[in-house]
Amino acid sequence: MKFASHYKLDHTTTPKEVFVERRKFIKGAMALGLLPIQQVIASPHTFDSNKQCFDVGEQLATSQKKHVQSYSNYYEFSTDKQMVKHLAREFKTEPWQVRVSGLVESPLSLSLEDLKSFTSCRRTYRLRCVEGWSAVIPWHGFELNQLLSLVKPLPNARYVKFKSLHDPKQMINQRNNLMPWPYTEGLRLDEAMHPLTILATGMYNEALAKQNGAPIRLVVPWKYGFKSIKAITEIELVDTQPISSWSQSSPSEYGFYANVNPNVAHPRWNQRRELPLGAKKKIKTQLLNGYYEEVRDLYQNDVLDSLF
Ligand SMILES: Nc1nc2c(c(=O)[nH]1)N[C@H]1C(S)=C(S)[C@@H](COP(=O)(O)O)O[C@H]1N2
Ligand SMILES: [Mo]
Repeated sequence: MKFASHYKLDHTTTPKEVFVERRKFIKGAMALGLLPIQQVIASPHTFDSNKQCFDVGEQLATSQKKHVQSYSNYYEFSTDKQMVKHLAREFKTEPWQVRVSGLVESPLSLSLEDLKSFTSCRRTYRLRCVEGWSAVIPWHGFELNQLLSLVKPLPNARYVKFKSLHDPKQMINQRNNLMPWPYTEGLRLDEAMHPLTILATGMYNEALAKQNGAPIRLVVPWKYGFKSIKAITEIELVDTQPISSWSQSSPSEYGFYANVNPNVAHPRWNQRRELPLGAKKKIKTQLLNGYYEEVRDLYQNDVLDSLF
């Protein structure tokens, strides 16, 4: 079975084990709405959140860990999905700093230790790659809105821009001009504040594997997987729509919104179905990747019907 690929020359085969998809997502747990902006205080070390952080999606049958950890899109290391885990083996994830800056009242630089002070969540989410494969992954981490509330966005902040590490010494494929480095992504501020949007520090009850974006990566489950940027070092609040690496290198193929939509084809393939990692048969792709009820209100119809 061949997948379409972002990278036109890349063709790889899928693992063969059977995967069972049971759609048993408890909507009740998601009847949250936007959480109130909590009181913001100066130091993350004294961050004390009383808000509840729900475990969501546990009824979904998860993909096997071995599949999720051995089939990776991580172009900083390789366009060969099965090579990434080998090439990332020596990647240094400590020490690590995440800078949060731009249109905020209190810019911050957070260490991995600082990141532990946020209220943690477990979230089992579908991940749908724009290439036509998918997985169901049990993540843990924290809601991005906690971090954003802490730095206090200014009234003119409308978007959030994310950057991955730029280190061609370690990330050997950054020596190629395959796409603009560092890998850059963006969200509208309200998308970033949505309780489904998390920063993940682990999966399958373990720290994130390097190939999956250690030490910290974004997960936005209703958007195509390329929005869920790995190895984040910079988060910047801005007033104009950020240009992501993918839309810069291939503007006709990868939109800013990139909401999962089975009715909107990619220029080189349709998006109606997807092959879960490890499965033999494709399944139907769902509008907004199955998170329609939770996030539909974020969008006007024109945005919902387009990738851009
Ligand atoms: N920095 C960075 N983040 C990235 C990518 C990448 O190449 N570099 N690939 C994206 C794509 S295309 C997908 S589908 C997901 C895959 O996440 P996974 O390997 O953990 O399943 O990561 C996304 N995040
Ligand atoms: Mo992807």
